[in-house]
Amino acid sequence: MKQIIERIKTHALLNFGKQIESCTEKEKYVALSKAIMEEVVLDWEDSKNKFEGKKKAYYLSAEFLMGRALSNNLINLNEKEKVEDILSEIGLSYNDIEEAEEDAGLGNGGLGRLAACFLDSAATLDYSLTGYGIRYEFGIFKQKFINGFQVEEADNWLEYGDPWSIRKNSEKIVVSFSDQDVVAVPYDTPIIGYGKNTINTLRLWKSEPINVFDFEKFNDQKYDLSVKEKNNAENISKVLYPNDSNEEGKILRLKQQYFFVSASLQDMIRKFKVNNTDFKKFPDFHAIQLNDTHPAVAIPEMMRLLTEFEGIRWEDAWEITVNTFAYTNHTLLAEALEQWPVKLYKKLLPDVYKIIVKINTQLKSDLKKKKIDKKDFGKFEIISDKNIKMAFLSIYGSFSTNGVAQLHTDLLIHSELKDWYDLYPERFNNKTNGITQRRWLLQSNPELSEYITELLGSDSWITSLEKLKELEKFSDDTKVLTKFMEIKQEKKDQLAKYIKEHEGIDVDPSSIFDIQIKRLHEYKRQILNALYILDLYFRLKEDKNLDIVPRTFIFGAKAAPGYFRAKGIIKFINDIKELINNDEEIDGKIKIVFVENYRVSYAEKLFPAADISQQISTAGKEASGTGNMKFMLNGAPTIGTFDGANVEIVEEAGEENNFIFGLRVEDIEEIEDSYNPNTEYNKIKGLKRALDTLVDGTFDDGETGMYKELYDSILKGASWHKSDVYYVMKDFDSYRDAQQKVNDEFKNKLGWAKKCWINMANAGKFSSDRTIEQYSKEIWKIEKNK
Ligand code: NBG
Repeated sequence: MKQIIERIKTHALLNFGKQIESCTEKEKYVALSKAIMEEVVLDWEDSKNKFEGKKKAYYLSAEFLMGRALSNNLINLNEKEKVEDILSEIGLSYNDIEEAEEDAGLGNGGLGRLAACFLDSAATLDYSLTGYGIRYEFGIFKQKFINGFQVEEADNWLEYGDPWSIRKNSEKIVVSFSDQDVVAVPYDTPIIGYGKNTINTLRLWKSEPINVFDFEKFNDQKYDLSVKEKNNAENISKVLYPNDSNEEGKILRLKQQYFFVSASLQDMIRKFKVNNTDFKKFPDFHAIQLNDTHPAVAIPEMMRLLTEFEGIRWEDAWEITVNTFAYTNHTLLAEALEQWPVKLYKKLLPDVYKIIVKINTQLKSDLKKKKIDKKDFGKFEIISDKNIKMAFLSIYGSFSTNGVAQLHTDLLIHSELKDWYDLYPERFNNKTNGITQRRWLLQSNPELSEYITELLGSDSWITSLEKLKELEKFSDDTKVLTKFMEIKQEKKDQLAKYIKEHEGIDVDPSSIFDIQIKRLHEYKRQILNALYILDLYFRLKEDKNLDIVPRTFIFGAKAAPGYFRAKGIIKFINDIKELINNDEEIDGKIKIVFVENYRVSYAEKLFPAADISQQISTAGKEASGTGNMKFMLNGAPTIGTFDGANVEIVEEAGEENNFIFGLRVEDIEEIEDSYNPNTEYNKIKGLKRALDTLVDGTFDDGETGMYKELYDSILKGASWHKSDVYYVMKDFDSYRDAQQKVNDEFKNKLGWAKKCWINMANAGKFSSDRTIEQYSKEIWKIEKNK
C-alpha cells in the first residue's frame, strides 16, 4: 500500500511532467486512478483465466451508463479508507479528487444504468459477464439552463484520458459497410466485483480508419481529402444518440449498431476458434443478451458470419443462433420500438439485408408448419411496409424474450406481443430489474450503511440484500427510528449545501425533500408535478394560513435535444421556480430546485436525501423504473401510480407505507375511447387556473410557441380524442389528494420514520444481484467460479 504513494507520484511525473503537489485535481485524479489500475491488472488477467473452458455470458448494449469509477472501485477493492488516509498524509484531499472525475455518461437513462448495475452484480457474484458496447468520444450532453431553456453542450469526458481503460491494439477487428471499411479498436475496462474475487471486462469499441492518412492527396495539396477517411471512420463512435425511449432512424445510428455488434461477434468467434472446431458447441459456451433491440442486427450478422465465413449450413447456423441469443424488451412505447427502413439496410448492409430476407422467408414456412392462417402472417412478418421490425427479429432469432417488471411482462404477453407469445410461449419470461446496493447505498450513503451493519451485526447485506428484512423488527423501535431520521437529516443537510454551491439556491433542510429525477418525457408526467406545485402556490396565495409542511420540490431531467415538448416542460418548471422562489409572501413554504445536468454522480447525492420519491408515470407506460428502487433502498416512500416496478415495491413494502394514486391499466383501457380532458379541466377546482398559466401571460416562452403547443397537447390537440394521451387531467385530483396525505402524514415524525424504515427493510428484492442470479440460472445457464 505504501507503494501507492510512489506510484501516484510517478504517474504525475510521467503524465503531466510535474510533482503531484502541483497537479490540478483532475491530474491528481488521473495519477491516483492509474496507480490503482497498476494494482488491478494482474488479478484481472488471473480472473480471465479461471473461466477458461466454461460457459460465459455477454451483454451487448449500445449504452453503459457507468458514472464515476474511482470510489466504486476502491470500495469493491476494500481500499477506500486506506487510500483516503494515505492521501491525507501527503496533504491531498480524497473528496476533491473524487469530485474531479468526469462521469462516464455513455448512456441515456435507465437502460444504460441497468447495464452498469448488471456488470457490478455479475462480477460480485463471480459470474463471467462481458459487456460489449461503443466507446463514444462524447457521452450524453451536458445540460445548461439559459433563461430557463435547456441548452446542450458536448460532453468531452475524455479530455484528460480515461485511466480505467486499456487500448488493445493487438485485438483490432475490421468491420465492413457498403461504403467503407473501418477498424474497431477495443478499450477494456476492469469490472471489479465486491471482494475482488472476480474482475470482468467491459469492452468498448472505438472506430478508426484503415488508413490514417492519405499521403498522395496531401502531396496534391488536397488537405481536406487527405484526412477524410479518418474523419468518416471516427464519426461512427463519435457521439451517443441522446434519445431515451425514442427511436430515430438515422443512418449513423445504424452504423453504430452494426459496428459494435459485428466487432463483438467476430471477437467471440475468433476466441472460440482458438480451442474449438465444432460450431455446434458455440451455444454451450456463449449466452448473448441483447439489451433492447439496439444490437438486434446481431442475429442476421451471426448467420452471415457462420454461413459465409465458417462454412456452416443455414439450418445448423440457425439453430446455433437461436440457442445463443436472448432478448430483453425495455418498453411498450410505440415510438421506441425500432423499425429500420428496408432502403437504409439495403444501401448500407446489403449482405445482412439478404439474410434478413431469408430469415423472413423461413419464418413464413415455420408459421405454415405451426398451422397459422396465411392471412395472419402479416402479424409476424419481420419485413413489412418497407420496414424491418427489430423486436420481431429479436424474438424469432432467440430462445428467450423477457420484460423488466411483472406488469410489463404481463402487458407484453397479453397485448403487445400476444401473437408471438401464443406462437412461442416457452420463450417468454420476466426479469424484474434491480440496482446494485454497492453504489446506491454503500457508496452513496455510508452513514446509513454503517448503521445497518451495526444493527445487523454484520455487513453481509452488501452481497445479500435480502438480509435487510431482519431490520423490520425495529420498525417500532423509537431509538432506532430516531437515529435513522438523524441520518436522513444529515444527508439532507449535505444535499442542501451542495445545492447551494451548485444551483445557488437556499433550501430549508427541515422541509420535505420531494424529488423527481429521471429523463424528461411526457409519459413520466413531470408536468403533473408542476401543475400540482402551481395549484398549491395559488392556494397558499389565497389563504396565508393554509397549513402546509414546507416543501422543497427537486427536479432533475434531461430532455432529448429534438424533443420540443419535453423542452417546453423544462422551461415551464424553471419559470414556476422563478415565480415561486422569488415570492416572499409565501414565506419559503415552497422551494423549487431544478438541478442542472442531472447525471449518475448527482443522483448519488439526491437519492439518500429524499423524503418522498415521485414515480408518477401513466399506468402501463413505465416498463419498470429503477430510480424508484434507489429511493426505496435509501428509505423514502413512493408517491406513485400502479406502474412498472412500483407495483412490486408496494407488494414488498405495503400499500399503507406508500402513496398510490390514479388510474390503473384496466381503468385506462375502459375510458380510452371516450376520455375528454376538458371535463376535468373545467370541473376540478384549481386545475384550469394552473394549466392556463401556459397561455394567460403568467409566463413567457420567448416567442418559441412552446407553451401554446404544450397547452394544446393537453387540451386541444387535433381533436380532444388525441389530446392528453397521458391522462394528466384525469389523474390530477387523485394526485393532489395523495400529496395532501403526504403532507399530513409527514407531521407525525415517528409514523413517517416507520414508513421509511419499512420501505428500506423490504428493498431486498430490488438488488440487481437477485436479477443477475435469475438471468444466470434461468436464461444464460452459467455457473459461478470463485
Ligand atoms: C427503459 C424503461 C425503464 C426501465 C429501463 C431499464 C428504455 C427503452 N427503457 O422503465 O423506460 O427501467 O428501460 O429496463 O430506455
